[in-house]
Amino acid sequence: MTPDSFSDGGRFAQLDAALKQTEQMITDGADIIDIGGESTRPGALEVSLADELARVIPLLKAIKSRFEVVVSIDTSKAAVMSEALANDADIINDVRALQNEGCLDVLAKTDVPICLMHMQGLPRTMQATTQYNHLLEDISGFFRQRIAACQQAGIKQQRLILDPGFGFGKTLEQNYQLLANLSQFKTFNLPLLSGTSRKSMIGNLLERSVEQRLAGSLTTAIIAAQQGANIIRVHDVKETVDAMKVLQATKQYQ
Ligand code: 9MG
Repeated sequence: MTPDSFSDGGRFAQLDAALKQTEQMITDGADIIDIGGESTRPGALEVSLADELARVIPLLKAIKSRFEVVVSIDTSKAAVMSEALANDADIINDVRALQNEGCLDVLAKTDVPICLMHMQGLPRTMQATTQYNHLLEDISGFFRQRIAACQQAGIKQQRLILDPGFGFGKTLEQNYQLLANLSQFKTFNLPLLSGTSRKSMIGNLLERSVEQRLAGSLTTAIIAAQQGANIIRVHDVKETVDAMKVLQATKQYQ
């Protein structure tokens, strides 16, 4: 629900467009709809609490009143998490892995699943902070630290989903190194989420604009699933569901 996601004007038009897109995604086979009010693209600025609430909560209510679908809320603000949970949000997806003030406390009072994503830096500056000692070990260390923080706050480990954060403070090479080794994070025994869809790691490699990244996005989705990803975050739902069905049909004989 950020202005760059639905560029056709006012809030009602945005809500209507988002509901139509939700319906289409459900028809195409999406199990989870992830909605957010703050862009996490490289260079994006943070939005105020009031703006984020006004973007997310009406859409959450509208989806919940119309569809039987799991809704994930993409936010890093404790107050948005709290309001979303009061309106039946099913999952919290935090690209800052509950590091902002109050988030751990809000979520300790509930039992919804939580996606902890790794990001080096912040969206505004993250592509300038791509230095790691050892990419995979540093991300694993981050996961260990965030899992421990959750447990200390009273959040059970089995509620957590881990996401290495493709494109969040990683170079092109680092993103592909991560994709090739995603299965290493299975040692945490937690579900893995992978989000590569239409990202620069595809656009920059193939020199394709955002609208021309379908083949690249599908390929990364298939690789991620083969590496053990349990949730694939995508824009092109129908095509990705088809690809996953083909993969599944093959996997039963492996
Ligand atoms: C909100 N958002 C954008 N990209 C994402 C990704 O790769 N993972 C998660 N968890 N959220 C994302």
